[in-house]
Amino acid sequence: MTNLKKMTGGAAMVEAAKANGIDTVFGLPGAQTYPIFDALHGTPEIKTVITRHEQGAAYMAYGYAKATGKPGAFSVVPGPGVLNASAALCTAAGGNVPLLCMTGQVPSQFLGSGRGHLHELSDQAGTLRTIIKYADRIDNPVNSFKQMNEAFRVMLSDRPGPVSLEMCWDTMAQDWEVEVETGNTQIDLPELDEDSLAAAADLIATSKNIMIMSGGGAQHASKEVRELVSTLGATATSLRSGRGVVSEDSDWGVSSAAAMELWESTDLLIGIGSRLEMQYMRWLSMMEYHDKPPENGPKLIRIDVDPKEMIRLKPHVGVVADAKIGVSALIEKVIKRGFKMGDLDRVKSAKAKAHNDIQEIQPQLAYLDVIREVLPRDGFFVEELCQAGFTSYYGFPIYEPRTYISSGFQGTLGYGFPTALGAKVAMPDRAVVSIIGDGGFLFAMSEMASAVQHNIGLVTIIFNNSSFGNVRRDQQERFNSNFIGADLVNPNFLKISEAFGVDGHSISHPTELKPILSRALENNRPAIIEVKIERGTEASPWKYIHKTVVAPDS
Ligand SMILES: Cc1ncc(C[n+]2csc(CCOP(=O)(O)OP(=O)(O)O)c2C)c(N)n1
Repeated sequence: MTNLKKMTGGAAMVEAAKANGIDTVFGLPGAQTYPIFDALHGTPEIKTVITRHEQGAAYMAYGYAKATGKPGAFSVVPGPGVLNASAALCTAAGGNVPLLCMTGQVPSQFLGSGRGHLHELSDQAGTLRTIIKYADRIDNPVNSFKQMNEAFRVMLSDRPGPVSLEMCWDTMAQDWEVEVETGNTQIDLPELDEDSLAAAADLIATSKNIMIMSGGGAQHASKEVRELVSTLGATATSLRSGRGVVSEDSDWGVSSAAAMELWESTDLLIGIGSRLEMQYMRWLSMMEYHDKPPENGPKLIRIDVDPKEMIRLKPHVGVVADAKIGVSALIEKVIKRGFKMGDLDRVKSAKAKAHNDIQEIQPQLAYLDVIREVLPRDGFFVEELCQAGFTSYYGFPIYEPRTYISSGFQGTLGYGFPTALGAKVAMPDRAVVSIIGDGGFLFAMSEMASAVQHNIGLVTIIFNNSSFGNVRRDQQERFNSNFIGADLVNPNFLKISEAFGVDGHSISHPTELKPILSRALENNRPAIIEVKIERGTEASPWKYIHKTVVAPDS
């Protein structure tokens, strides 16, 4: 028997999202979406966090999803609201992050008319489909649960990603007899292919120095990857999205800088849920497309849920599988087949050398060392496109899954502060530190108001070098110091903190950071720590990310 319940279209969207486990919605209301917010008002099980700009809502949902591994949700008005959120959507799409966007539309009679109704886009869902995994409109709210469940199935199946559901203004406001259902339970994953697993085990059996590269697609498989690593004695590394899958203070876990040391003597690379950008774009060439199995380097095994990945970068052996399932099965196979244990001394000396070498990246490393000392092992660290952020790729050890949050390959300047706010909303009892440049911070600075309004105890460290420092150094090195659009005149960050009601601090030496950061984390209130740095004085972090000194800007 169907369970019918009378409610508005907006309430149907909220109820169906709740049935799918959504417990927090970030958003900014407007005329078309009033019924969604009215429903949220009457739904205490869902926490509603209001932001000052749609980018803030979408980034916070992104941070929520990155920190928890669960879908993040946000609601914004259509048209400009959705487009304001689009940088977060493309960042989430790039990083396979499950996000739900709930939005509105023009009144149904106006659909496709081009009349110019409030917030009209000629084809909003079509526009979104070029960016995200799935976008649809609920025309008959009676079916809201069915359509929401389908959106969640698509969002979480295979390679996860963002989805959007919209509803017309009039439809969302009217009452309907809605068919209430339980949330989606179906997640589609590829079937394991025994032959490819056997071929992978064969390759492993004949290899000695194995490197395992984890990407974002391995975050939920940390237990299995750690087991594979310690079974084989394989070096385990990652660049950004896969950090923490294997702890960098475990025997075989190494930073990407130490992995670079080990690369030449590696005879087999196993990529798990990773595009392998580090090895084949950054370490070889950012400009060259590698679509054949690599000829001169190590042999390549890829374990990836997306069969298209096996075409984009062809491995010697491709295992199309979810990381958890694929790695578990591989462990069984290699134990039966036999393997050569890796050499721990080789890994230890690469770690020591890399640690020693990177000390030259100052002052960033000195600040990062203090943050690592103060931040608990399970605390979250949200990087940014700034000198300290790039240095953190290899100069800030990560120990636990999901605790290093990045914007992945999109390199989305300005995402960091609002993303970190979302992570803190999701994990209020764990420490969250956002590091960001002065340039990046001003992208979403208005969300300081949201931090205060919702008492989000995030600590943000702004590295103020009075410039888009990375651009500035590129212009210095590659364009004969023809500086344009690089130097910045900044507001006074202490006064801004005070004006917003945020605890503000300003320091200019790493030794000043420890007591201030410790206290700020203890207070669990919104806090800003400005780090003053003289323009143009930071060491370039790039040579430990690329194998060359000069590098693209992200
Ligand atoms: C959305 C977006 N716009 C522009 C860029 C290009 N970009 C990369 S780093 C950077 C400068 C960052 O300046 P800041 O945040 O102050 O950090 P700094 O490099 O000075 O440490 C710019 C403009 C980008 N990556 N993303």
